[in-house]
Amino acid sequence: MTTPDRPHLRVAMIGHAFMGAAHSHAWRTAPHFFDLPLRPDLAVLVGRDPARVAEAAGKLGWSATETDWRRVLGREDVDLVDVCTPGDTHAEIAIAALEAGKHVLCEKPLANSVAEAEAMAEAAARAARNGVRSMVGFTYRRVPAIALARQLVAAGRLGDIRHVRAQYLQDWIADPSAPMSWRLEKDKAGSGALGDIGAHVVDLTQHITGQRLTGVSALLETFVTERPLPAAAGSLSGVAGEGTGTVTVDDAALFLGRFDGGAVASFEATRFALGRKNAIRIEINGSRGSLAFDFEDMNVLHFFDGDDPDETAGFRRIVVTEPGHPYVGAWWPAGHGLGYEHGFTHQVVDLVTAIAKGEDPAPSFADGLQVQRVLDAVERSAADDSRWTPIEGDR
Ligand code: SOE
Repeated sequence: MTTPDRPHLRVAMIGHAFMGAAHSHAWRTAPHFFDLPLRPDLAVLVGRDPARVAEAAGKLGWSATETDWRRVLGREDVDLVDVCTPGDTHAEIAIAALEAGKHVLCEKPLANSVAEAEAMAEAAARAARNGVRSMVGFTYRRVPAIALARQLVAAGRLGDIRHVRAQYLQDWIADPSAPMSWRLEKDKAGSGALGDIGAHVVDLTQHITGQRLTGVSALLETFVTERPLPAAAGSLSGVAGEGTGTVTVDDAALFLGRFDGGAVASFEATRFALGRKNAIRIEINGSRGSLAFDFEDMNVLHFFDGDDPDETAGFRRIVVTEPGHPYVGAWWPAGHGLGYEHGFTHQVVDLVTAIAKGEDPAPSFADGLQVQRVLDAVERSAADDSRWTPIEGDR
């Protein structure tokens, strides 16, 4: 359903690579499946190279282009800025956009350092006092099976949470000849597997359990330290050319943690798990039941109900495609399944709804800051022989 009579929300998006494509799809699709209170306009796409941004705008459905994000902030006909650039630019763009009175959606991890994330959270709090909203893009929260997991925990179906076991496994750089990219440069990405994918499981486990990590003990490892530079000019990393470049981030991050509700946890984030493409695996064990999820089978949630009689108890495979499941009623008949892109569409739905209602959406920049503090504690622990390291800052 499109809603032409509704007020418009005019979006400018900065960046048009992988995340830009996923966000564009979501902005385009959300009003056609959900009854949104505001109608998103894909108004301006921003990229540094005029030819590349024009091509991307045509492909992704944007009405106009711009090559300098600062010019967009001065425009009256832009209501929201969607930040899909590498992490080193998040703080500058997001803070300037909030100060210009634009709502902001910012990709994860929120920033490359705790100091940047603190400045962003402060800017978000100031802007919120003037009705300007902000959200960080931990999109997997909006996978229906994850949203159902949170509902089950919140309803007490797991009882007291004892164990959290979380992995985010990919293999796209397991081959040492895979080229350099901005994701492998500390200056651009902040950290490696830790911030890129570990941040997701930190957010997800805290979101599902409703608890916060209080401390960690960690190991970081870089298996391949030199990689060929990408041949193609115009690489986002700015390192295109002959020869090799140095990897300055972790390839794998492992850590133990404690949650403030008493649960103990183990985390693993790696891009070297050959054969695992995007395996976000979360298992939670409570005093009354257990949950297990794997993104590679993302429409399914496994639930063990400890109240069942022993004779018939067992993990129940819930196909999370019923109309009564979170977000699913807007889509297809039961059993027809959703994909990676739907999490982004649900993110747009929740953000637009919060803006229209005058509410602060979640996850907030303050939530993004708290995840950043966990990432920082992991790095400090790993640099200090895995010393137990408390997470700093307020709840
Ligand atoms: C690359 O590792 C990446 O695209 C992450 O940056 C995303 O956050 C994740 O959703 C998929 O993998």
